Amino acid sequence: MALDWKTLEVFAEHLENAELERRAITKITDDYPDLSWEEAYAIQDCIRARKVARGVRITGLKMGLTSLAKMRQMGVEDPIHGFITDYGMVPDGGEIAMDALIHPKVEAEVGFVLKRPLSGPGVDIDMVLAATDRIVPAVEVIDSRYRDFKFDLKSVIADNTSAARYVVGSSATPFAASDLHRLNVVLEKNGSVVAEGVGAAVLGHPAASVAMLANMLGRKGEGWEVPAETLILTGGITEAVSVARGDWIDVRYKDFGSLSFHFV
Ligand code: OOG
Ligand code: MG
Repeated sequence: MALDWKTLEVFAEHLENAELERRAITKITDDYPDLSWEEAYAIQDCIRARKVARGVRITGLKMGLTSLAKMRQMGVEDPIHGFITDYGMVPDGGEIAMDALIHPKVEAEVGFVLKRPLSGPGVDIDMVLAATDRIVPAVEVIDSRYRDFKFDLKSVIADNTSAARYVVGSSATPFAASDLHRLNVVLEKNGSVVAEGVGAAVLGHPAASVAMLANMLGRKGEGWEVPAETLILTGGITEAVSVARGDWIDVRYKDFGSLSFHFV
């Protein structure tokens, strides 16, 4: 890594302050075009360490840009991973304060909770399904800290993959995890359908996203794994939809459950 810890810390503080003060900033790669993948993840790790040091609990991990719809929407071509927090959790039926966010968008996802940890290399869909404790309907509220949601892959990795809030469905019907590629999802805003999708949009099968995460973390080094008993968001099935104060979001997962929340 060309950047020393102190410089990574400066970038991390800049990005985290943008989140905490809900201010849009310019991309990290505008200031530092030579940013490497390793440095981008190191900035994200540094943001995570800053939060943990303040008493924030890390509640899970997320994959991003795992669907073609999302890759096309953002103009990038590789999945990325980040982390989610206790203060990001919003109950099903709950409200999200617009004041705390910059320009949020919502996307329908599927969440996994494992019963035993997984770490690559060599993790595949079958290994994920065998290690799965449960799956849940989930919606992620992303909120890029970058102006107009414009970024490149390295900048969005440093920005913890735009992670902001998430909602987990409280009343899931049993649904076979192995069938998740057939899961149909409809996202409504104020009673109108604004996005639709099928589980296969996520790398062919949402479990493939968990496998990819385990393999990415395995490459990162010793001690990195997909933990058990934490929520893993597998990435948007639908493209992300912009929201405004007063909007109601309802997401229906066929034969699986639904969830709703609104912005105040
Ligand atoms: C990056 C985060 C993408 C997903 O589910 O694809 C993501 C972004 O689009 O801002 O969370
Ligand atoms: Mg997402």
